[in-house]
Amino acid sequence: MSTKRLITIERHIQEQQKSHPSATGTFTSMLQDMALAAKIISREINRAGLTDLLGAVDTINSSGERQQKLDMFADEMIYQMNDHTGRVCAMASEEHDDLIDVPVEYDTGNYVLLYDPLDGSSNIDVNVSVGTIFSIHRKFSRGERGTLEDVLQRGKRLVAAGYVVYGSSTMMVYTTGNGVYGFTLDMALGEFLLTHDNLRFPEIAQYYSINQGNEKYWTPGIRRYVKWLQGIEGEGHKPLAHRYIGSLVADFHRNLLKGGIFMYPGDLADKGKPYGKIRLMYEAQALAFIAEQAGGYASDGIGDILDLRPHSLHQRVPIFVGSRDLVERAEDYIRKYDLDWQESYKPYRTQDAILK
Ligand code: AHM
Ligand code: MG
Repeated sequence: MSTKRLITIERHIQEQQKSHPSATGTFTSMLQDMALAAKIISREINRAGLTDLLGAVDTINSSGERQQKLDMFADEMIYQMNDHTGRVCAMASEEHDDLIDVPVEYDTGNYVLLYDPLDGSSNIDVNVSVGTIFSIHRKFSRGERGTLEDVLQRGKRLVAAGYVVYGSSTMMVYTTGNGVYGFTLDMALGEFLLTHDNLRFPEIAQYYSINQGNEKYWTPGIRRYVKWLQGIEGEGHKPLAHRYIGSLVADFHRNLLKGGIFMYPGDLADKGKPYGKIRLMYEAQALAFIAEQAGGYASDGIGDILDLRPHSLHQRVPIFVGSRDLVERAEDYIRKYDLDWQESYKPYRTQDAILK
C-alpha cells in the first residue's frame, strides 16, 4: 500500500488559512465552493455529448458572441453557489452585461467574485479542452452592497485567483498569494487531490501560443518577436514550438507546466482594435496573478497587467503571459518597433468609455 499522503483541495485550503491567523474562514469557504462548482461543471461537460446540453442557444453574451448552453449552465452554477452564502457583496461574470447583485433577501459579505464560467466555449462542440477562470477581491467601498468600485480594482489587490481546466482530466489550480497549487480531480473519489505542489514556470521554455491566423493584423514588433521565437531572428537559442488550442486556460496551463508564452496582442494601429480580445476582469487579471505567483509575468505589451486601473467591466486588454524572460522580451520588441500601436492603445488603457 502506498504511504504517500493524499491532500484534498479542501484540506489544502484550510492549511493555507492557518498562515493567516486573523482569517475568519469565509474566504476558505468561498474557495471550497468554487471547487464544488468545478466538480459539478466538470460532470456536465463530461456527459455533454450524451445530453441535449451540446450546441448553442440563441442568446448573445455581453461581448456579442453566441452563448453555448454549457456556458449558461456554468454561469448559473457559480452564481447559485455564491448568491446566498453571505460571503460576497457582488459578483461579475463574462456572461452578464452588468454587475451581479446579491439578492436583497440574503446577507452580503466582504468579497467580490469575478468569473469567466466557461472560457474557450467555441471548443465545446469539438470535444477540446475548455476552462473556468475566477478571481476574488476584498470589498473596497463602504456601503453594505457591492458597487462597481469593488469590482474594478487593480490586479495587484487580488486576494485569490484560480482556474479549472476540463481536459483529459479535470484540474483546478489556485493561488492565494502564497504560491500556486494544482489539484487533479479523481472521478471515483469525487475529490481534487494535490498533484502539482508549488508550481513554477520551468527555466527553459518550450512553447509559444498565438493565433497565427491573425498575422495580417500583427504590428511590426509582434512579427519580429515571433520570428525571434521561431529562431529566424537573433542567434543562440533553440526555436520554440508553436502550440495554440484556442482555449486560454488550456494554453496557459500547458505553458505553465512546460514553460512558454501566450499572446493575444492588439491589432495594428489602423485596424481599430489595439486592445485585442482577452478581457481584463475575467481572464487577464486572474492569469496574471497566477503567473506572477509561479515566477512568471503578464504584460499588456507596455507594463504589468496587475498594475492597470480597470475602467469598465468588459474591458479588453492585449496580453503577453508566461515565462518572465519571454514576456519581457516581447515588451522590448514592442518598445522598439511599435510606437504607432502604443499611441493608438494608450488612450484605451485609461479611458472611461465602455469597450465591448
Ligand atoms: P471566450 O471567453 O468567449 O471563450 O473567448 C476567449 C477565448 C480564449 O479562451 C482564447 O484564448 C481566445 O478566445 C481564442 O480566440 P481566437 O479564436 O480569436 O484565437
Ligand atoms: Mg473567456
